[in-house]
Amino acid sequence: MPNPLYDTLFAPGRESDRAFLIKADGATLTYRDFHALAARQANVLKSAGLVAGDRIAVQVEKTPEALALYAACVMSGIVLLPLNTAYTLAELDYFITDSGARGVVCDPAIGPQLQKLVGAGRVMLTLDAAGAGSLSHQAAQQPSDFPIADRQGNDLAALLYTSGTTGRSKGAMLTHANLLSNAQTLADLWRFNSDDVLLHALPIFHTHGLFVACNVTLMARSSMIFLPKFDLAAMLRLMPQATVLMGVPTFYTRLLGEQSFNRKLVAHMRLFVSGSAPLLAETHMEFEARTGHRILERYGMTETNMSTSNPYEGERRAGTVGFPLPGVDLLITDPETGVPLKQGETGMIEVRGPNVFQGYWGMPEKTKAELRENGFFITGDIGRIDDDGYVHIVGRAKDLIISGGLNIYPREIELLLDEQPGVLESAVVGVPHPDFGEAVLGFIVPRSGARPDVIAIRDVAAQHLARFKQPRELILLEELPRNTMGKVQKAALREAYKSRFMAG
Ligand code: MCA
Ligand code: AMP
Repeated sequence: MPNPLYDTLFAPGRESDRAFLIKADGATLTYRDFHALAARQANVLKSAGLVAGDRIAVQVEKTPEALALYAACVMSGIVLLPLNTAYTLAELDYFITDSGARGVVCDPAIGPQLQKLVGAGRVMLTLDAAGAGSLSHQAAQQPSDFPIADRQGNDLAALLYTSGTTGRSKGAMLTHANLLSNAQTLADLWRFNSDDVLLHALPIFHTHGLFVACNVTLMARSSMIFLPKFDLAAMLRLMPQATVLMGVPTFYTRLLGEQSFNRKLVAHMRLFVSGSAPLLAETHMEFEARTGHRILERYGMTETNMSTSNPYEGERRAGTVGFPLPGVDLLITDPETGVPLKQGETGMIEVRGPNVFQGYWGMPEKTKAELRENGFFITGDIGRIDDDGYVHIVGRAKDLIISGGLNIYPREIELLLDEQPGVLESAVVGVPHPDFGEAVLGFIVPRSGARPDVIAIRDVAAQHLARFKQPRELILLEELPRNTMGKVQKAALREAYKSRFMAG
């Protein structure tokens, strides 16, 4: 019985004693151990009554057990819905309700509160930062083999929520075929092999850390040094044992901030990959001067997985995201009419290929608006293709802030600010930040005669929004800058406050 992701990524390692995960303390989990762990978890999910096609919402710290849950879902046909550990209970409530998740796995610390919030009728399991909890407890009593669910390429494997310009997050439906095609293409393009050791410091609740990093590793039967999170000291210590790093630009600027990060330390490294946010050309050049390595920048989205990459061999061009991946069509179109533009012209980036998702969960209208009938997905990113075929991302048509590789849609924050006492209206923008690339700034216009309590508003934001979405600063303004049509000029706000967090 077929199961595309299982057959390609997990089955081949079933009997292998090669190292798959190496923890910071050196403890190793072989491919065989990992397979057995996942099979035990799959038995827990099955015994709890979850069946293929059910969604399971997972908000847990990064551990081998948490990654095994991905494999367990693949084995049992359950659709994985991974969630940022920074999300508040209010945010979790939305994702669980919207997806109709029948199962929830969370940290034991929030289990009782979450149970109250989401009500009875859902399977609740826990998993903590040490890999303990009811999931592991029950898994220890289960057999290490599992009848693999029958799945086709177009069956869903994961539901990943991405925020939306209207303030409502949308669940991107990703199939086995979507994930597998990208894993195969990238492992091949980036020359992954069984001698590779990936230094894994990204979170595993997003495409970058979960699918790009882990699937490519599984595809090539490589190993991963699996850190719970980005930890500069641990990374400097472990870098000599690794061959590949994948990171967001903040990883690279933080590494460059360390004098001990030098050629000697990276002598063993084969490849540095960057993505999720724009890598400044100056970071690219400083990195090369310091280490002798040219970072390989690639471009992707939750909805499309990876779409372009700089070449492994050949010029990795700073400030570009390289070429469309094999099998991926990329067009630059007129943002108003959708008509394809000539090479060199700037417009909307549209992408089509086996990597592109199936649509937004329960949102046919939104799907129709962004995914054309001919299969092209309208990314909302503005770009151009230069004479040599390199894709440049020059801006975003969508009102989006990317902070430390995490996406923040201003509308979600503005809706909350607008509801607060004394607030007439608000605007949220991203301004340059030395560590996170962009930081969130909020502007509030008081109602006539009112004096909004900024501290109270910050508290409300803290209750409702994950920390990374909360404005770093809230600024009171008499009015927002507007154009003659009455539209708020966010560009003017960004320009006026562009030095807020930058030194000098
Ligand atoms: C943490 N904080 C942040 C962020 N991360 N604030 C804004 N933006 C962030 N990204 C908050 C913390 O809560 C803390 O709040 C304060 O900032 C300082 O935390 P710090 O210790 O510096 O943070 P950290 O734990 O070191 O994390 C920074 C990080 C991390 C390493 C950049 O955010 C990270 O791993 N980002 C990668 C995200 C990612 O995987 N993106 C891929 C998604 P307080 O003020 O209370 O102290 S995009 C994707 O998957 C697409 C498909 C793609 O193309 O890849
Ligand atoms: P997400 O919705 O979290 O998957 O984030 C996808 C968005 O991140 C894209 O639409 C781009 O705006 C941005 N992005 C990803 N990779 C890059 C990159 N290499 N350069 C610039 N922006 C990027």
